[in-house]
Amino acid sequence: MAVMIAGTAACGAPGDPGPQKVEIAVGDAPEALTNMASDKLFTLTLSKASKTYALIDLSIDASLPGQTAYALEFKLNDTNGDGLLGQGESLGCTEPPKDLFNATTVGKAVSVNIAEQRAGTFYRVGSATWTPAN
Ligand SMILES: [Ca+2]
Ligand SMILES: [Ca+2]
Repeated sequence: MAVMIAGTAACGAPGDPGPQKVEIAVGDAPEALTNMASDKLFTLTLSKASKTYALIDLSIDASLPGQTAYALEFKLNDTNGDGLLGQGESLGCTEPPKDLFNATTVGKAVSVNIAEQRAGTFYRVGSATWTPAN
């Protein structure tokens, strides 16, 4: 006989430092990728989150399949002016001062991760795929 389980069990005890997940969406920047450094890459929107994030506690990285992930530079589009990344706000992400992505990256699926620092350690809390169109 099948047993129906009603409700959803809570994951983790109160105070559990385990991953708190967010949902992110990535939108390709209209600017074309070049063989120079510091290209504009994409806009990362925090589409679902249960809290706000201080920029100093965030890390965004991107990697092509099988390749090293590199930390990106990012700038907050702070629509409510509180200095924090909240749900519905976004980060403009750019290449670091090193050419990582260029014309050869166009059309490829790049993994994007967002990580949050807790007690000195960064934990991945969300991920998405960026496929540059130009
Ligand atoms: Ca904000
Ligand atoms: Ca580049």
